[in-house]
Amino acid sequence: MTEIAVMGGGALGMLLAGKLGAAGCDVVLWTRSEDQAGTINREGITVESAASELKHVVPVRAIPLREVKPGYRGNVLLTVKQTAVGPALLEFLAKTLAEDGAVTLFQNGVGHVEPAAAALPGRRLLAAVTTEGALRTGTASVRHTGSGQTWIGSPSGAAGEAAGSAEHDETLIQMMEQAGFSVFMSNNIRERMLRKLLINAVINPLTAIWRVTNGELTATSGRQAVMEALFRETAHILQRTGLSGTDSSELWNSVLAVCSATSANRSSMLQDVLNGRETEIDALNGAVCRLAESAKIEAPLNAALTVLVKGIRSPEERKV
Ligand code: KPL
Repeated sequence: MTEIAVMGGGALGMLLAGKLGAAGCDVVLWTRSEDQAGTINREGITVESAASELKHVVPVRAIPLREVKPGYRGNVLLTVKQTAVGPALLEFLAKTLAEDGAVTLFQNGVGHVEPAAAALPGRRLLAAVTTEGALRTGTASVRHTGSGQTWIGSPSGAAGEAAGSAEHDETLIQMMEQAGFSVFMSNNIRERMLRKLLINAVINPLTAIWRVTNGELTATSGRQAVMEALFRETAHILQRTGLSGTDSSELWNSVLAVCSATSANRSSMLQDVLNGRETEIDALNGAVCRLAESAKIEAPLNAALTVLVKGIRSPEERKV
């Protein structure tokens, strides 16, 4: 059985590793911090279920990144933030992944696939779009705040030219299904990524600035009006730069559906802001601005929100 390595000990990383481990899959978690790896090796990952308040402690093997050996032949599920997918991380993956290894990118936004493909020639490269809701509740604990769906596909559209592609793809899908995730293979993952970008570019910055849950965004007509204006601007830009869905009301309904399905969730950007962490604003609304520029379209709301979210200071700074 092919091993899976989840890289990134944040909410999504712990959710995937915990649930895959609970289902008996061969999974290892690669963490940036040695402390986190130590805690998980001693205590396992606690996966809390939002609905039933059940807690499941799962023994999971964790390895700090600096102890990961080169020549890895499994599938790496990369769950770190998009902002972390820079040259250093790609160099690490290039050194670590064997020629027949695979990597699946779980990042939000667009713009990270191309540098990853360039840095990892010959390896099976997949992109994943997920609507699973997860909240990190401690160093070794995560709450599954909402069950979603996950689409996985080759961003180049190629069925699988790299060594062992079909085996990697099938194993991943099987293991994720075994772990209870609802997962589908997509032959148009780029479209899925753009749709998710639209959802994130509307929900994330507004929830972060107003400090409200996803459901509270639609609770007042004032907020919903701002949300709708941001949606219109963003949908127009994405439709002009690759999103094939031209039915704007269907797209708007998909944004509303996510707000309602994840109504009690704090968006990942709100979680980042509340914890004083760097946000993904550049990978979301910043990316929308870059796409707009390439198509010579104005993006005033996306530009303003990018600046506003960047201006939010961490809780520590605010005390000064
Ligand atoms: O993906 C999300 C995020 O928070 O980043 C949504 C879909 C908005 C759910 O919270």
